[in-house]
Amino acid sequence: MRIRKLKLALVVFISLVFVVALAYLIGIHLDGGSKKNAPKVTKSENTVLEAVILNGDFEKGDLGWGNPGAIQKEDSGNHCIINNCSWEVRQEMNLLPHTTYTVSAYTKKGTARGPARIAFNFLDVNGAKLPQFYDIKYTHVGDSWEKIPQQFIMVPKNAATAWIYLLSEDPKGYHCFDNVTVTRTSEIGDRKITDISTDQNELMINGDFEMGLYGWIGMADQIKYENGNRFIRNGYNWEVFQIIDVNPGQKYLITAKTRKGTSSKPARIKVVFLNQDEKRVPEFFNILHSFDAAGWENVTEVIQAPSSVNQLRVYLLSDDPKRSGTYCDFDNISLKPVTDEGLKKMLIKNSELTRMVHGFQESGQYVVKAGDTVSGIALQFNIPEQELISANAFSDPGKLEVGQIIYLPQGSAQSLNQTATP
Ligand SMILES: [Ca+2]
Ligand SMILES: [Ca+2]
Repeated sequence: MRIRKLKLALVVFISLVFVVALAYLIGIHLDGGSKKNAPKVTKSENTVLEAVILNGDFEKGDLGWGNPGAIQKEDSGNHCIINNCSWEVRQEMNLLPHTTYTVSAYTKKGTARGPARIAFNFLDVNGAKLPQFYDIKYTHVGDSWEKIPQQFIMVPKNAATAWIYLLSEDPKGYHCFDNVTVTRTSEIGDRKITDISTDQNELMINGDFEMGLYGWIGMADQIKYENGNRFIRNGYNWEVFQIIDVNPGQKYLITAKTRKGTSSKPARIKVVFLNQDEKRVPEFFNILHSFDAAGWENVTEVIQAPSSVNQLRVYLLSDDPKRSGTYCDFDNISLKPVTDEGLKKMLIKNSELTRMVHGFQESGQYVVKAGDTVSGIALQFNIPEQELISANAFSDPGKLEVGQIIYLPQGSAQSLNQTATP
């Protein structure tokens, strides 16, 4: 009797499984027509610890994002979000200070020109914006959903809140976003997070680019991979840089490797300094390296932080403003504090410090005055507004600050002379 009941139960169970499987297959078959689904997020191996983004797939309306107008429903029934250059599509996240997070997202090319952007801003306990930020840019390959290569962000030590923004650079067009995830990282590539800081003196984070753009502001597709080595490739723009805390008056040794690319002009490592209010000071270093041959070549330079600064930015670029599209490569960037005795031992002469340049107005730059706007400056120098935005790493083009340096793209040098500082 008992056996018969068991047999019956088994038959019912198998039938149920069969029906469910059939329904599933039919479901897949019916779904085959709607090919514009954003791909499902797959939990990536052991790098994921905990998710912090709320409703990153937008299936729960504006929950977490507070921007109902931007939610779109595709023919397939999938929800995603679209945005132009507005900073309104954002979410406040609970991130731990001094902790690394993995960012991943899908994007689909919309009507906007330029790349899709995922930006991060951090605020301290008083709500003041911290200088550190991330601006992950991705240039679409085609017209369907594409996965932005996984990126890593490090939350600053004194960050109390963090915001994520999804946007494009174009005020007139939009790009689409879906399946945005931000998760705590335990490993970056082959490296455990705890293994990263081996040299206590090294201030540059991920100077060998083996962890992609981690620590850097730049474009995801500027990281190149060749014979097991990662490095960065850049042309003439101010998009690749790292922000580093420094001590006023301290000397630092910069070393780097650079390689001639398609540009006939030197490689350029530019160091600018910022004071406590995040304002640039007049002093900066322009390290130019002219290439001897086609292989990797060494750059060594000593810089000194002016008094009154506590932060510097290191920009990597090809010094060829006239020919856009040309590039050179950088790898193994290092920045360490040095003493005069240390320099003597290394046989690096102090005279190299004479490269320090004074004065705000370098060719191709403009200092923001009260009342200036991006479009106004674009008009004044006869530069397309989009080009001006692209040439500058604005954290928010809508908010210019007096004293802020604007980089003017090529062809605008003549008008500069008329606006020299008094
Ligand atoms: Ca979705
Ligand atoms: Ca490398």
